[in-house]
Amino acid sequence: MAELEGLEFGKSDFVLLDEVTMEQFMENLKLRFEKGRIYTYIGEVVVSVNPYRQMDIFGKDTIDAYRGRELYENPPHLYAVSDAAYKAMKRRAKDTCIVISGESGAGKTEASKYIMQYIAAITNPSQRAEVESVKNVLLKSNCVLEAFGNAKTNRNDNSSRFGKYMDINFNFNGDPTGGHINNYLLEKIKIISRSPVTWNLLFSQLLRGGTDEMLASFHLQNDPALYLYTREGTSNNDRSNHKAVKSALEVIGFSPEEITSIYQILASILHLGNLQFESDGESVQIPGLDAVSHISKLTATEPESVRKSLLYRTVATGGGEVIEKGHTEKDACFGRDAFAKALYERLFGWIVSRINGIIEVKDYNPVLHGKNTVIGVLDIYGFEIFDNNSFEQFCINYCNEKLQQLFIELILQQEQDEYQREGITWQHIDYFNNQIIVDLVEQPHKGITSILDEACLTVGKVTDTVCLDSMDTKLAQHPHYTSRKLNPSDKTMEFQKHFRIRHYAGDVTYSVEGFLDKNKDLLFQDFKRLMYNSSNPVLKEMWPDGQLSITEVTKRPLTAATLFKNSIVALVDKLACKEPYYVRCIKPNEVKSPVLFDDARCQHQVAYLGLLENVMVRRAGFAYRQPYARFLQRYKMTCEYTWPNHLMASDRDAVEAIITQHGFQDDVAYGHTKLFVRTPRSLFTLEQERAALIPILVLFLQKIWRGAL
Ligand code: AD9
Ligand code: MG
Repeated sequence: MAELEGLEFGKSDFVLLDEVTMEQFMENLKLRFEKGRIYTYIGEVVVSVNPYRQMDIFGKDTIDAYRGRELYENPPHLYAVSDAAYKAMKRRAKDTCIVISGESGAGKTEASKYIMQYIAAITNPSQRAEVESVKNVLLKSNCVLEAFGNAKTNRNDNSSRFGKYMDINFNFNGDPTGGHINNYLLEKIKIISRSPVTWNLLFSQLLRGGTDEMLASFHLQNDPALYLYTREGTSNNDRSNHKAVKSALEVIGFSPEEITSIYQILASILHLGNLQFESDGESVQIPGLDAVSHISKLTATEPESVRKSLLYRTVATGGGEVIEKGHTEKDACFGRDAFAKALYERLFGWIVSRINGIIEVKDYNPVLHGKNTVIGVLDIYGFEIFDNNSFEQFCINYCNEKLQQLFIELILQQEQDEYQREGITWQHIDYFNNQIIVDLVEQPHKGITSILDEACLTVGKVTDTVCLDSMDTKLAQHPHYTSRKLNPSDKTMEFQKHFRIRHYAGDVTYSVEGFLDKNKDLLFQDFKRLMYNSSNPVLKEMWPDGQLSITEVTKRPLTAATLFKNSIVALVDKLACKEPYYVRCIKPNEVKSPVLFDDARCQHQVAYLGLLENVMVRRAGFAYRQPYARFLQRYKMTCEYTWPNHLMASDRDAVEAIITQHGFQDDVAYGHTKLFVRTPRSLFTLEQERAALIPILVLFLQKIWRGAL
């Protein structure tokens, strides 16, 4: 491999380590971080360490240096894998995906943005207006989605609270023609509870950045201290960020009415946050009706309908009778909070689907335009451990288990399976397979999700603690599950409350409190109907299920955990059928320092990400493989025995002739159907030779055509 950086920067590919040990791996990683080399390869996998400072390696010059080049021609960079994914897509018409993983704050979202910018920069050289517009929308959508879906946590100031998978579609020219965004579990709970996540700054941006006229029409004042949801989370950039989001919405193509509706919904959520109830022991009331009147105006609904849906609930009795039941104060608070969260969630979902409507590929005719290929970019919330971990962390960490499982399957398992299938001599490399933890969560009947669902669907008073008991009974023997009851000596857990999962990335203690409510994700039908009856068409569109009457509503809706599980399973299926490229992000320290390399924390991440095993498989293995016929087709011109045709017994023999003529015998192995090449250098040499020969051949052929020869 070309050493392009000088030895003082360490090894640019971990495969080149003298010995594959944790010590050497860490030494190299640390040296490179300290020398400002944040990227290092393991073959085609990029290991990235968050620099926590602006680096001068993302400019136009760098983009130009990587454009169209092979991985090993330049120092490691995100741009090189982006280019590799792009080339595979363009040259071989392969759907590819770039999967970015790592824990919270490791740099995934930043990486995904650089990847998108790179792809945007290298495509559409002829500057066709319609392609430029698609690229613009794709880039701007990031700004909007981040504004709505990110929040400050104590692990990351700009933490993604939703997962984003973006497919970019390309035409036969390799130019983007559209895209599609899938979003996963917006952590809506965080608008109403501050810790450990401070909700995003969108609300304070509205208060600080909205015009006086806008705020007056929303009955809001420009003081975040006045509102429950903005009391703690503000930023100095609120004003400029508000402008940026508004202008991004305009560029994407949201109409002025839609943009106003978006802000009206945010304003109603702020009013809902401040809405209080009082009870005289008999009935519950809303003191003063200002908030109700503001919400009704902002949502284009009747004030009396707003008041009723906050105070009453329509229920169907066993006999089919429909009655209105007054809320207790507790139920009313629960309903209000659930409504605020649901408004936010539906708004986010609607924005995503609206963007999708704008960027979806229209009028693509595969017969006329060739195969429509795709590059997918996955940026999802990273594995996280807080002091208090709840249902959201459980879902997020399960998702990370699934992605780790996919990595294991694609990078560690399939690779080794192929060597075996092809009859290549191979010393098996062991790795920790986290399938056992995936099963702990998702297995039918016995898995935690099933136990939760069962508890949610049981009629009667099933509490979180009863559910924990049931988990303890069913999972007592599971090596990755424990709880205080199963392990009484562990005083770090509370008897009634906690269970612990030994995740691939570390132990996480979850508090079961609130699990059932969050899993049921109950929103009274009255609120849905209220919104469906809004005379604002945007709101109405967000609540189609509001048209159902209480007797039509399904009694057993899918739970939040099951919906999430299904969406992640679908995501993994989507990724598995594409050619994957990996970016493995590492967080160098817990204090966001650009100079501190916390050895223990980094080593822990290297270990659980399976990077050492990745190096071993890669090193003992082969960087490239090609079926004999394909290899021969491409390189036969570089060997006198194979050009223009060979007379040997098989393609394999002909390939061997090429390899021998170039002296690469020690760098290859011959499988049953494919040639395996250990280092990229051999292929690089062949490529160069081929490139030099092509003009000569073209001249030669032209002469033949002209009859000169
Ligand atoms: V989470 O799972 O969404 O909580 P991420 O996405 O892994 O997390 P993010 O990309 O948001 O982390 O990075 C965290 C912070 O690190 C950023 O806000 C930047 O301040 C910093 N960072 C990350 N990557 C870079 C980079 N390439 N250059 C400069 C960076 N700063
Ligand atoms: Mg992120």
